[in-house]
Amino acid sequence: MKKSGFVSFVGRPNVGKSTLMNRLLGRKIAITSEKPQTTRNRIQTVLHEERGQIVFVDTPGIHKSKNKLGDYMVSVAERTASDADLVLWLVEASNYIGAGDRSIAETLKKKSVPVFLIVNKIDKADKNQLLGIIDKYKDLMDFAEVIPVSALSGDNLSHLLDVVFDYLEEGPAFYEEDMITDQPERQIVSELIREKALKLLEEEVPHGIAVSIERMKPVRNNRRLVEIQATIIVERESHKRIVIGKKGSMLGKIRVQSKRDIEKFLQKDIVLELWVKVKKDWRDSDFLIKNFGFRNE
Ligand SMILES: Nc1nc2c(ncn2[C@@H]2O[C@H](COP(=O)(O)OP(=O)(O)OP(=O)(O)O)[C@@H](O)[C@H]2O)c(=O)[nH]1
Ligand SMILES: [Mg+2]
Repeated sequence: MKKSGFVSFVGRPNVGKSTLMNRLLGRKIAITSEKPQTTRNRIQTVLHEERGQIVFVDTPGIHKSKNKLGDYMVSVAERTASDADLVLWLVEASNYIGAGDRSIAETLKKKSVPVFLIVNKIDKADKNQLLGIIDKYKDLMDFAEVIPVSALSGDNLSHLLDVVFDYLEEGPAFYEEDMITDQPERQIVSELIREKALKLLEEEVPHGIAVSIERMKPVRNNRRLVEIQATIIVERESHKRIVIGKKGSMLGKIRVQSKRDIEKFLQKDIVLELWVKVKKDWRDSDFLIKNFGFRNE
């Protein structure tokens, strides 16, 4: 009998949850960026192995939210954390334990699910400080395991996976072999565009961005070519000017880099058309948040 189970990633923004999930899966499904609050929704991916099947669940970083979208993100993360068979709580090897960490510990302590403390980014950590930092986290709650890793360099990841499988119980596979994620193709395409906006834009602009795919269709007499029309939604006129850039230079960059990634993901050539639209303060509008696919179930 093979093993199976749900394993969720939780932690503060920017600690590397999505990077780690992609790396363990061996595919890029969740977008990542240097800026905090990149992931906005729960993202499931499925790892199929000889020894069994793991359903990974990536969640938005837990933070002090400043708008309704933020409230939504935090509630998704908190609810998801507790539904799993095993929780990987990611932290960075830094000394600073904040309110975010305390609230994560409070949420997890209420559940009976085993929690691993995953200390990520050890490639850039001071090895002498590592044990002290781990002790501080251990003061917050009891961990089933403590495992230092680097999602970026891959350090200690096969060990992590071995220990995860040790904890999972025997059980049936939840999904067919060809199921890799619950994210629709369109959603991943829109996220890949948002990722480029996050990477290329500064300050508060990228956080107020949403991307909607208006059209995504194979070209009639060329099945290898897909036409995509997408709209980048921003919160202000001034942000629209920044996203477009001088003579369209910024939008051009976003388009070229998005096209490259989308083609790699779809394994097809694409024609990508990008538009920019203002929807004032959409992150505080229940209606618009729902409209952009965030549903509080
Ligand atoms: N040096 C180093 N950087 C890492 C490592 N893992 C992730 N990063 C970087 O950390 C940044 C944040 O990574 P993400 O995977 O987007 O972090 P996240 O926890 O999903 O963030 P949110 O979705 O905002 O909650 C990116 O720039 C990653 O390249 C690591 O092991 N070492
Ligand atoms: Mg993320």
